Amino acid sequence: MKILILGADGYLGWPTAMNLAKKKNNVFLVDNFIKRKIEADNGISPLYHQTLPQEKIKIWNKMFPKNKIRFFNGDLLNYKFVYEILQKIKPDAIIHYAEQPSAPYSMQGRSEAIFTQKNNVLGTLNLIFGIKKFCSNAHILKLGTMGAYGQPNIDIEEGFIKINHKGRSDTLTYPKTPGSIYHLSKVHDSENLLFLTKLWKLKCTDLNQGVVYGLDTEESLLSKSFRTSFHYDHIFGTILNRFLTQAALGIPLTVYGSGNQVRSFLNINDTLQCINLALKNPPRAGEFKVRNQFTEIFSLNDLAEKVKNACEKIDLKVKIKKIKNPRVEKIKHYYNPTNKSFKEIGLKPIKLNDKFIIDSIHKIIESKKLIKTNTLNPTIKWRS
Ligand code: USQ
Repeated sequence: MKILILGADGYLGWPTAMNLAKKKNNVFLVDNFIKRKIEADNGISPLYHQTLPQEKIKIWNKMFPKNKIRFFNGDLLNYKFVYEILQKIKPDAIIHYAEQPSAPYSMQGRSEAIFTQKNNVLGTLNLIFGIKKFCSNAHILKLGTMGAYGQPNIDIEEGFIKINHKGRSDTLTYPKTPGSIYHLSKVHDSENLLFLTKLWKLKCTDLNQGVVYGLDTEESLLSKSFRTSFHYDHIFGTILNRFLTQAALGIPLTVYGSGNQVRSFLNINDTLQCINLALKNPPRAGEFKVRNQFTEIFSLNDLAEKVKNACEKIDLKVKIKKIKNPRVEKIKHYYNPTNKSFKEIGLKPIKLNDKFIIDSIHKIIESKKLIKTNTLNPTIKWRS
């Protein structure tokens, strides 16, 4: 397949590119380096130095001359660039990661909130118009988020729910209760995609992904230049990646608030598995298919305990510290989302286990000197 990956310089984009290129797809990448700019502006950086995509590709293309990757530097907010790329490549599938992915960043202030929604919502709109014009048969795989649903007091379905109301019934979009300006941006772009997919008979899969964790994929281990953009800071670092880093440093794991919040999780290698499965099972023209992309569910307290217990096996003493929640979240809630659509098409989950936790911590310890400890403390507050 000819596959276009948007947002290819990020934590998931580059690993996806390598994985799909290795499987003999014709892979084209796009990025505008906005995440690198946000990192520089906020004094944060991923654990490992990130080689530029142009350089990574030179190395990759030498290693795998039959599975070459190409890169284009550009911004989805520039519709002429989007149109040019789509017209030139005419991809069979488009994997869309090119969104500002941090909830804390989006809650920092007015300009960060506006940027997040402008980038995520309008960039996606340019993309949809371009797809309609130049490659209306392409399968769009847009990364959504489990956080779009929030934590309702009923089971979470996949995108839609049958509602009986005053004697009548209909299948409607599942109600959304997102908890940040970032999560709201994902709701808005999903609504735009749903509307235009049906109207113009496009093919779209919305992947509502949980919290991703992990350092490596099979291909990221092939060269130091291919290492993932693993973040541990308070802006881009997701909870388990932060806990692993805190454990490696021997400092307490920061649980925000009561720790009774429950979230869905998956290993970065399962992101790749899900992308492959979704690619192989495209929707029909006019169908907006929603798949909940996660493998396991943990409360934050359970997650912290899991890390602490694994550390005991290697005589690493780790403390758990409940700190005042910088976010506004439900303290105690029901949480029962389904991921049956991925199970039906063959998802084999990688479960979080002690070996993974211990191996990850050992790896982080090797690069301990690179960690900017001053970027761990959460300073962005939802109600500041
Ligand atoms: N949390 C802690 N301690 C920390 C960091 C976070 O207790 O040190 C808590 C947060 O309060 C929250 C939960 O852990 O309750 C998850 O936070 P997170 O920062 O790991 O993830 P989140 O902000 O929800 O966003 C991340 C990704 C986002 C993706 C989302 C999936 O950054 O791109 O969409 O996970 S989901 O959470 O399902 O919405």
